[in-house]
Amino acid sequence: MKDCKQQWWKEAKFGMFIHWGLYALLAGEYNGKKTSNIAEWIMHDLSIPVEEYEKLAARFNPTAFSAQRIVKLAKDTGMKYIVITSKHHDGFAMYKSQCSRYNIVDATPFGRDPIKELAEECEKEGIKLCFYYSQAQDWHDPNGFEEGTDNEGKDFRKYLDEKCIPQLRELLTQYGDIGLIWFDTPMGITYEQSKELKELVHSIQPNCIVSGRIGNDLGDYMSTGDNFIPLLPYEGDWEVPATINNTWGYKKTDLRWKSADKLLRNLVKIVSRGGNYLLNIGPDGEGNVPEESVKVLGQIGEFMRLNGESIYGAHPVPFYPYDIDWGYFTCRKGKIYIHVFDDIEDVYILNIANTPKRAYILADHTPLQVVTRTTCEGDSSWRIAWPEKRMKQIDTVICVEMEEDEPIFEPIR
Ligand code: H79
Repeated sequence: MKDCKQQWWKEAKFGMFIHWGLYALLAGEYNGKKTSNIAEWIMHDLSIPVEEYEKLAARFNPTAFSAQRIVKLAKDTGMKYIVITSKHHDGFAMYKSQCSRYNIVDATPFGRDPIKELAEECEKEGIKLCFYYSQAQDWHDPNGFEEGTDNEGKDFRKYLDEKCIPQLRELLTQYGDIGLIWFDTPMGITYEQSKELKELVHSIQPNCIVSGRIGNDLGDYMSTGDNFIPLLPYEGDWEVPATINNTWGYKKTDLRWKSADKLLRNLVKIVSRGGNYLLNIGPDGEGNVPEESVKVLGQIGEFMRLNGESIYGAHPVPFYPYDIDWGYFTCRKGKIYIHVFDDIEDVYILNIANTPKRAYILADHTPLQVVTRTTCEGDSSWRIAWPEKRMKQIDTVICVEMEEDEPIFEPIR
């Protein structure tokens, strides 16, 4: 499918998820009690009553928030789209909503609309702005669903008509072109309701795509489970939503930060299997992005600046090379990119039958020799030796330009 509306998304490969809401103020702790789960679930997990949780709004004044800094961070990391929580399960709108005063402009001393600020900045910087919207769960609205509770007797239709649909309309009319709506946890939403939401989105912005979690298999692409990377390439379009530590919303005690090495492996692994990587940051209650996130994203950005060609618009190779454990492959017409993560002596690939024209290290264009040979067992092979001096990189990408359009892997005999 070449010309479809999500071509930009297929080529983008890498996006920034932002989980930000009132829960950031609590940072995983309420009245001396710590949540052991993901921070944005604290209202549910610690059973904070609606009237208590609501009071957080009066204290929410994240003056350190800077759309400019966040968009720059995404851009410098090589991310092409941003998905921000416009309303998470707690029901609080992080933008100026006319249909519920429970929103950041009307209910907080902050009084600014961060979504508007982001929209302006994204437009300026060429980043696609997208919205997360919790369509089924809303723990603030008496008729919204809540996981793990008895939702019997709720008038979900009323919630859809009075909050969900009007808010989606606002989001799709107040902030310019929106790349996609990231729906989540469909729960008991019916096929007709999912379809209705999808049609609503497309009726206002025909080019806006909807995530797999709209429910009932109606997404324009598939979202994998949180942090789940499929072992093999999947057919069709898919995306892995992922955390840098182990929470989405800001949590003071979660210090289990993944390394740049790990995150980059995940990105390359995902792209080598045909997916997108949507990597999350959770700004704190003042609007600051945790230092540790900024640091690892900076390292990924360095890689992307020199090696972006091997990621954006790149495809999996037609035959998934199961036997290679030191790295991954991506490709595009006439080029194969060999991503070498481990410290191996030289690069040896069996059962590859292409005719190399030239090869080089993508980051600095150091030329490399590819020795093609038929082994004594009769298999085709490539051997590429490293140059004497080599730039230190987490992932050294070798680009091999070939006679053929696609890499040809011969079946193992
Ligand atoms: O927005 C992020 C999460 O808040 C949301 N999806 C990502 C993108 C999400 N919703 N649900 N889940 C993730 C998984 C839910 C797990 C649960 Fe639980 C198990 C809900 C109740 C039991 C984890 C543990 C949350 C509360 C306790």
